[in-house]
Amino acid sequence: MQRFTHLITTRPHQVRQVLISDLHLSPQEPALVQAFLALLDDCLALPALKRLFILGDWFEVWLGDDTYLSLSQDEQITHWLTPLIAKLKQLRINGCEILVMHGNRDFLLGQPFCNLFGGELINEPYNLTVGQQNYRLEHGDALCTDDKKYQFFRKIMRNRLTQWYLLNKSLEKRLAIADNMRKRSQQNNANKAAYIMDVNDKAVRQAINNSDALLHGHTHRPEIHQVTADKKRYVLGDWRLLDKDKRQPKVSAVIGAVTDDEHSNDRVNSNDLSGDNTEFELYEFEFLVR
Ligand SMILES: [Mn+2]
Repeated sequence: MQRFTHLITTRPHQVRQVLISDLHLSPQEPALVQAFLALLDDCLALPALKRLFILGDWFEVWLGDDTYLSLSQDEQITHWLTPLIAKLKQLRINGCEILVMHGNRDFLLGQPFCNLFGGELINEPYNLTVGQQNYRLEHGDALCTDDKKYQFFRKIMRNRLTQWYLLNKSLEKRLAIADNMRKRSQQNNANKAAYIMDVNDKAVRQAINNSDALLHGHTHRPEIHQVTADKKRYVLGDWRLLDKDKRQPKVSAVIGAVTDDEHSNDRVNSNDLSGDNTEFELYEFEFLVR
C-alpha cells in the first residue's frame, strides 16, 4: 500500500473538507475513541475546514439513538459518547458542517442523535463536487455484490419496516439480536474467499458511470484504483490499533481531504468550494496512544 502524508503538517490552511469512515468505535476499544477525539482536535485547528464527512461504520454497533438519548443526565455525564458529542458540537459551532452516512454496522443511527451536535444524516450515494468534478460517496457495502448472502441480509436490514420492528424491541432484545448477527456474520465471513469480501468490478463501473470519481470505505483496503482512463476509485481505510503489545501503540487510518491551494483570505472565509485548485487526496492519520 502506498504511504500517505499527514493532513495537519502538510497544509493546514488549505484543508476544506475531511472525510473518514470505518472507525468502528466502541467502549471496548478506548484507543480508537481517543484517536477520534484527537482527529477532532486536528479538525478544530484547521482554520478553513468547512465539512467533516463520516462515511459509515462510525460505530462498531448501533442499537438505536435511544440507547444514549434515554439515559439520565447523570448517566450521560460519564458515558463514553459524551466527550465525543461535546467536541463535535464545538466543531459545528466553529462553522464546520458534520455529515454522517450509515454503514452496515450503524444503520440504526438516526437524526435525533446527530442533532446533539448539529450533525446531518445523509443518504448514499452522496454527490460531492470537488473543483469541476463530481465525486460519488458511499459506504461501500452495496458494491460488494459477489457476496450474495450479505446483499440479501442488507436488503432486509435497510428496510424501514425491519428497522421499525427492531427499534420497537427492548434494548435487551436488540442486544441479543445484534450479538447473534455478529456471530453469524463472523462464521460466514471466515469461509468466504477474499474477492467475495471486496467490491465487484461491474458494480464499481456502474456506480462510477455518472460520476468522475468514486469514494468509499467498508472493505478496509485503503487504496487508489484507476477504474477507467480518467476515473479513479478512492478507498478510505478503517481505523486500526497497531503495536498493541509494544511500548507505543498507535492508531492509524487512511482518510480523505479536499484541499484548495488558494491563499487569499476571502476564499478561506467564503463557502465557494468549487475553485480550480481544489483537489481530493488520501492522507495518513496517526495517533500515538497515551
Ligand atoms: Mn462497513
